[in-house]
Amino acid sequence: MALIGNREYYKGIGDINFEGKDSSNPLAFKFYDPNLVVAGKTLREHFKFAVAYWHSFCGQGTDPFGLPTQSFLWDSSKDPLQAAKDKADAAFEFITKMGFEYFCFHDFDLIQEGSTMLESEKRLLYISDYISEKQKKSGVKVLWGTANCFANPIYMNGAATNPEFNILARAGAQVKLALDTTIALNGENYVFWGGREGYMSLLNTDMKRELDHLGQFLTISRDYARSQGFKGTFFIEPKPMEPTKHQYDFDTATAIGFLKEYGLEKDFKINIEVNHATLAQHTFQHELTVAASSGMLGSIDANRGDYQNGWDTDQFPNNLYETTEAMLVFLQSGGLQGGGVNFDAKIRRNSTDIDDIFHAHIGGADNFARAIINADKILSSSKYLELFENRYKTFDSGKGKEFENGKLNLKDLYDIALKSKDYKLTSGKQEMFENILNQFI
Ligand code: XUL
Ligand code: CO
Repeated sequence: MALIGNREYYKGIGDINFEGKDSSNPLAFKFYDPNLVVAGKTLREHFKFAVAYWHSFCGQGTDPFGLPTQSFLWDSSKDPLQAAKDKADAAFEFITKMGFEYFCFHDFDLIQEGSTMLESEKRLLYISDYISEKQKKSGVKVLWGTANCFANPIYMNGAATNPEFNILARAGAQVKLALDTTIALNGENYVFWGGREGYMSLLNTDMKRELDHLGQFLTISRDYARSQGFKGTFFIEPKPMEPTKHQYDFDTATAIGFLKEYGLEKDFKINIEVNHATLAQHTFQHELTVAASSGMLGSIDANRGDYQNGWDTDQFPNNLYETTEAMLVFLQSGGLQGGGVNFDAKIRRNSTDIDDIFHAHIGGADNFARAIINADKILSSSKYLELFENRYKTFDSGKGKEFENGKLNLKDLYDIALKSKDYKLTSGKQEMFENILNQFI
């Protein structure tokens, strides 16, 4: 580990290495061997693990009932420029000690927002110069950048879907600066999570007009980024609720329908977050499947929810059964298009030791590694695929194939049905499929 800043923030913690499943060292990977080749690629290439700047270096354990529990040494300076540099030093120390290559950020995670847009712009330029230098020395890259158009009270009625034009314009200015920063840091992608894009009550909301505004806003954001040479992919990150009662990007199917309606489907793909999927009453694997079916599986925000409560707990992912099912979709669809696996997750409020954030990321990476190894074995050395495909074999030839090829009309189906006598009840064999999964976990 090259210490890139001036001081060590995570004192006493060295590089996190792969030591194998029998290691008793809690600060080592047991399953995530970045160089292990699975299904033709190394785990490092499959996942492109990223650290979320906001949770790991800004979030301090607050909740709606309590003040911060985690105090960070890098927050001690009163000067916002110095504080931002200290935070960047801590971030790069953490990312490189983890052996990860990527991070994701919101504009004002990197540096405190200024009191005017011009001041914010100056600050962002200042910190992106500093971070850029650190990137050159360390090889750490940006998976995606985004703008925080939801925390400032100015956005209480929405950002791109605000009923007042001047607020929409302000959000536009912020997205422009966030795009400039992402481009300056060679960001590979750009995310739109519509934190305040939704409604609280339809009584005061013109939904059609707001959606048209959002479509137009995304179109001109894309055009601006392309005019500045940005070649990466834009991602929409669906979420059904929280903070608004109803978010416009409710789930993957809704977001894809929206992108197609506004002609954005070529430049945009989907960033799927596990806990957002479950809040929409879907499974993570459902959302991945919907995106992959449209060729729009772009990136993943890895975390998990809580089975008993209904909000976005953003816990680190450790559900091996869920992640293995997800990796079946991931491998069969050829992986992520441009994106990676960003740990959009936070340690618990009462996890207050400096090493807790390491345990959290080690666990998340190990969980994904085990899951992809399992999924690969299921696909390559069990009868899973054969059984799966067998369910559809009546469409592989004969009249079934003709139907798939658009050669049959409804009257043809009627004629075929008249001639059919025996309809046998074919088992879906769900329990057997579940047992195959368990056998490999
Ligand atoms: C909120 C969420 C965001 C986005 C980026 O639930 O997931 O952190 O990932 O704005
Ligand atoms: Co997210």
